[in-house]
Amino acid sequence: MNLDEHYMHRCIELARLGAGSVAPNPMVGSVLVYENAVIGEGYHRRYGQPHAEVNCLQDAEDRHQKGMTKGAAYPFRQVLQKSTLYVSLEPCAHYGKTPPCADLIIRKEIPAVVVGCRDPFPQVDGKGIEKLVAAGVQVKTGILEQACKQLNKRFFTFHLLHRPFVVLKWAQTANRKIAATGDERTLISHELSNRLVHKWRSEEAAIMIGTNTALADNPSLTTRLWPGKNPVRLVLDKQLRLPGTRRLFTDGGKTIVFNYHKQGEEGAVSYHQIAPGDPVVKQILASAYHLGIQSILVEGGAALLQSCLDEQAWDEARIITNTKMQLAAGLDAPLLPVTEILDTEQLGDDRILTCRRMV
Ligand code: AOF
Ligand code: ZN
Repeated sequence: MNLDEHYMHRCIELARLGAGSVAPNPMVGSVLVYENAVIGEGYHRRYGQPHAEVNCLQDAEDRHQKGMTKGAAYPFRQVLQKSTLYVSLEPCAHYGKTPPCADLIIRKEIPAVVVGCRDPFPQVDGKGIEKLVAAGVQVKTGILEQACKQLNKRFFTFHLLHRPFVVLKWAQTANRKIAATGDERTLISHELSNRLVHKWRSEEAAIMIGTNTALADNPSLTTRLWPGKNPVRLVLDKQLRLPGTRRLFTDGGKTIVFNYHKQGEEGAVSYHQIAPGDPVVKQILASAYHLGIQSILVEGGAALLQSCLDEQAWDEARIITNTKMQLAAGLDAPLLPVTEILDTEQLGDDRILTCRRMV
């Protein structure tokens, strides 16, 4: 790892501290380096609040005033004039909830900026870098670019592909069954894995299930086993077979029902009509994009998961396998195509595989 990569790695670490608090904004981290020493650090902490660069420069100024950093003997402005600002995402060029970071960098006379990756947000999209270059700032881009993009995979997918980032999740037995035959709910994964699933739910903007899962399990799809916000619930109920007594409709939380028959709001439940014949998941993703939903966790059942796989409308799959459990008869797990494995983890008897769609 060279020095640029070393500092960018720190930017990514800092950015992650904003996880769960900044969406739908990206997670962004920044460090200020003077004569090979970090003299300031910052990250985007909360949606609507200052960006990483602003917090980093403020931190540098505070530390400078306390005499804590290298260069403290010189005026702060003079130190800035010899510093390099590292940031995991291109500095913004627009007036959003906060003023443009590119303008701030120029005003502070920072001569060099190192950027992890370009910002795909239409109002920025290269304009931040252009602004800096036009003002004579030396800009280096693409340092740890893949890692910086992966950090904000939801934000990038949403703005570049105009659809939410889709995570598939299912639990299966060692012989690849996801449920026993009959209406009974089958518990396959262990308590710890269930808690992990609630963490996963808290990380996505929405969670989606099909009609059969809503009928068989009557789930509430909340994050009650993990601190964090509840995602919006999406249910595919083409023929409106679900009775109004399901928890999804009675607990006051927001639910969107994708169906062939009607459109409109009924209390916390909103109906979105889709066209029979066209690929179902692609239609749902198009609607979700227009609703500003940046990511979806698809929790089943087998039919909906298989539709996502068949339509190639997914990005990541997380499969929990109870390695000690077998079911003689039951519903088969979806068929996963060849994928790129990102991670495997063992939690008790459960093995958790995370993989990515090959594009
Ligand atoms: C940066 N640094 O730390 C972040 C950036 O509404 P606003 O003003 O918060 O702007 C949100 C947009 O700004 C967001 O969509 C993304 O393009 C960029 N986020 N930019 O320079 C940061 N979080
Ligand atoms: Zn900004």
